[in-house]
Order: sequence, then structure tokens, then C-alpha cells
Amino acid sequence: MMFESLYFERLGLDDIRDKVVSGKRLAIEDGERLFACRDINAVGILANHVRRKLHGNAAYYIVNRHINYSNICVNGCRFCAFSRKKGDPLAFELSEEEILGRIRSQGDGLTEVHIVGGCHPDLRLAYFEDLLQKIRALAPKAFIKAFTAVEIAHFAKSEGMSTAEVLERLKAAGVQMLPGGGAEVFSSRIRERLCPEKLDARGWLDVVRQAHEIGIKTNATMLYGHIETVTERLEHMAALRDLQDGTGGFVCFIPLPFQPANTQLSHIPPTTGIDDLKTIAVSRLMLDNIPHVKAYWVMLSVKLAQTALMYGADDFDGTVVEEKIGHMAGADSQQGLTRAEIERIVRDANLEPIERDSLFRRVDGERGPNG
Ligand code: V47
Ligand code: SF4
Repeated sequence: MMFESLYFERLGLDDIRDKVVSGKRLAIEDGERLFACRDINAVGILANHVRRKLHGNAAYYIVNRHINYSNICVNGCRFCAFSRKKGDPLAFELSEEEILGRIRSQGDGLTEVHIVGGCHPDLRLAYFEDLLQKIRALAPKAFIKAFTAVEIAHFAKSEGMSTAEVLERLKAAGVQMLPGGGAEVFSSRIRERLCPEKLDARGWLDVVRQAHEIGIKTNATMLYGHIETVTERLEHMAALRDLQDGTGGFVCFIPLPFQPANTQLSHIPPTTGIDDLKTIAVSRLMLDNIPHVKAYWVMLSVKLAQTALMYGADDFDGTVVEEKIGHMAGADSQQGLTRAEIERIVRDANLEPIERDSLFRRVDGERGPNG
């Protein structure tokens, strides 16, 4: 049996195997050794063991729709192909009617709306409060997951308010959860080089902590595959794990492979499948207190995301419908998947597709236009 200690002993990973089997926390140095291991299946077996212990045969997905309200952004992150300055021919800003129309077109079966945009120089908090109330009225059953910690900090700055106050206002207007974007890699070395204008690591973690403290759960991402080291990836995971020990507010971790096309880093080659699988697997093993790891098919490709369900991931994200951030940077996945397509992909991995809501509670799906 592959899980026998001899196999791991030969790879010099028997102590890590023992820690994983007995549920002991892995150190950054353990993560470095897993990344250095040349046998992807050994790392995958360990991650799959944890994944199965937590979630059995289930693989989760959600009927959701992404809405990027605007790509106008005051920041200029070097890894971003999505953002534009105001006045640029490729800048866009959806009108309120366009946003509501996108939600209306999904019908009743929509479980989640995922709303994010750039740090827009003039859209005010009151505009979003009004928009959220209209979305709530239009789709009362849909969970509203909106605005990354970076957008929250941007609203606070432009309104002259504290981030805690912005979070309270948005919560009152209908925001139920924050997506995990904007975390990138916490290393200040990386942030200074790639996104110096963006909210720093401490700021990101503070906003997320405040959200957790007022009962708003969040996700957390990690953008990898550019100029970061493996240790910087692991330090990023350790910072999330530390915060999670205190708040318990993270629902899902999402490793995002960097898509280089049309960015200022287009000379960097895309990640390889082995690095993607290893990153998913090591995330599952390091983040012992975050319940879910997402294989985000938009960035990973549908085929690799399916494979990742065997390497530690338990969530396939969702129907998505329309996606700009990855696709403007060259992601060659389709725009959306139907419920039937996701179920076929999951079943073909010998797993049971479970439709979930944003907090991973089971949904007994009514068939909407996506299904
Ligand atoms: O914050 C920007 C990243 C994020 C690129 O919480 C890029 O459920 C790859 O956060 N290549 C947005 N990534 C996506 C995101 C997300 C997606 C799906 C689900 C959830 C969730 C969150 O995309 C940004 C940034 O970190 N990003 N440019 C790029 N070229
Ligand atoms: Fe703006 Fe976000 Fe793109 Fe950075 S990643 S430039 S903050 S839209």
C-alpha cells in the first residue's frame, strides 16, 4: 500500500507522514521539504488523506455568478491585466441596470453573487449600499459575497472612515461574506516589487480580522507562480493559519496560479501542472484549520482543477458565468460551466458532487437557467 511508511521513508518524508497521520501541525520547514519532493504522488497521497478525513467523498460546487462592476483602478499591480485607468479605451464601468440585468438573467437558482472590481476613484460607498439593497430585493435567496479587503480599505480611505465602519455599513446593506482576493503573497519584498500601491499585508489581515470579528466570514487567496519563493508561499499560509487560530473566520483557501499574458510580467512562464498540484496539496497540509481548499478551474483549467480534487482540493468553485480577471490575463478556460458539466467532471473523478452555498451548507438545487 502506497501509504505505508516505507514509501515515505525512502523519500525521507516519514516524519512528515507521521505528523499528517496523527494530525500534528506542519512547520514551514516541512512545507519546504514537501515542495522539494520530486514525487508529486507522495505529496498528493498525504493531502488526499487529509482531504478525505475532512470531506470524505464529497466535492463541492456552487451555482454562482461573478460580476466585475468596473476595472477602473487607482492601483497598478504589475501582475494585473484587468485594471485600466479612467479614460483608457478598455476601461469599463457597468451601470446599475447592467449589474441588476446580469443577476436577473440567472433566474431563481442563483445561490451566490460574487462582486468585485478595481479600486475605483469615484464610486462612493452610498452607491454600493444602494446597489446591494437592490440586489437583495431582486435575488433574496442569493448570498452576497462582495468586495475584497483591498476594496474595503479603499472605500475607507475615500470616505475618511475606518475600515470597521465600512464593514458595518456594507454588512447592513447586505454583504454576507468577503471573497479572498487581494492577499497576493504577504511578503513585503514581493509587494514592494509587484504591487507597492496596494493595501499591505498587515492592512489585508487587519481588515479580514475585523470582518471575522463582526461575523462576516471570508475566503483567502494566494497568487503564486511569479517571483515569489516557496518559503514566501509557506509564510503566506502560516500568516493565514495564525489569524485563523484566533478568529476561525476563513472558509476556503484559494491558490491562484499567475496568468502572465497582457501583464507587465508577461515574460514569466505560466506555472506547470506539477507546481499547481503541489501547491494545492501543500496548502491542504499546511492549512490544518481552514476547512476548504478550492480548485479554481478558471485559472487552473478545468482538467487540472478536476485532477486537483485528488490532490487535496475539495471545492470546484462554481458556474461563474462571466470572468474577467483571469481571462484578460490569458486564462484559456471557458467563461462559465453549467451545473451538469460540473457534476459530470466531479463524478468522473469518482467523487460525489455536492451543491453548496457560500458557507458550504448543502443546497437542494432547484434547476435554474444554469442547470
Ligand atoms: O485579487 C490578479 C488575482 C484575484 C491575476 O473568494 C490574478 O471565492 C492570476 O480573488 N493571474 C481575484 N490571478 C480572484 C479572486 C477569487 C476568485 C474566485 C473565487 C474567490 C473567492 C476569489 O485574482 C485578485 C488577484 O489576486 N489576480 N491578476 C493574474 N494575472
Ligand atoms: Fe487594481 Fe486589483 Fe488589478 Fe491591483 S489586482 S491593479 S488592485 S484591480
